[in-house]
Amino acid sequence: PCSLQVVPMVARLVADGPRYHRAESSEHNILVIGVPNVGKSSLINSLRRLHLKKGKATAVGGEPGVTKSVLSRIQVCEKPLMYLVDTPGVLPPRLGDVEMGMKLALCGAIRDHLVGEDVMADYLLYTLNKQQQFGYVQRYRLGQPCDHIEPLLKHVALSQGRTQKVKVLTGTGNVNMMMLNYPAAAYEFLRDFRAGRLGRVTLD
Ligand SMILES: Nc1nc2c(ncn2[C@@H]2O[C@H](COP(=O)(O)OP(=O)(O)OP(=O)(O)O)[C@@H](O)[C@H]2O)c(=O)[nH]1
Ligand SMILES: [Mg+2]
Repeated sequence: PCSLQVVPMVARLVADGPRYHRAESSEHNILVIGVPNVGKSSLINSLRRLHLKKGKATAVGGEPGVTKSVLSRIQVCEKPLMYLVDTPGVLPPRLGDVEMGMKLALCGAIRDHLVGEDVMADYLLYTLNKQQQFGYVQRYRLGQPCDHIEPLLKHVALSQGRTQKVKVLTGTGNVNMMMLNYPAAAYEFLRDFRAGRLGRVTLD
């Protein structure tokens, strides 16, 4: 539901459910839980802005682990009196399968370096090709779709300036060489995907 409907819907769910020992208390205290980086903190801020016209109360960011502990409750509504508690994103200790893990990683639910940007880039290219999403061909000036990550990253590095000069020591004197920064290119590829610059892609 859009954020306008969230508070009334939650209020109704709470009213319809058993209240047990909280029967006499009219305020709503609700824990917001979910996988990392899905927008839990953003939702709390936007509900607060919508209903109370108040500013940001919890930090938001485009990487997992922005919220680091269960925070104190944040008021988001006056009528009904509603408080939300922000929590750090959590994942099950064991993911069902590698592919699910890759999808979560591409969505930014797992820190990139824990999975490896190179492996993620490879899986992303596989997914884009499988779905015939060829936005990357044009963006990186490839000419045609490609099935291998290495030549793709080469084009990314060249077209996005992910290169570095290195001094190579040879027997007859030092020469400067241009090296392609493959890790930076892989990261750039992931960033472009996440920003929607490779097209609108649904992983599942
Ligand atoms: N496109 C889009 N991006 C959103 C939306 N909501 C949040 N974001 C972005 O998603 C990223 C993560 O948002 P957060 O609110 O920090 O996510 P979180 O679930 O609190 O993350 P953790 O605290 O790390 O578990 C930020 O870059 C937000 O700007 C949305 O509705 N649409
Ligand atoms: Mg958060």
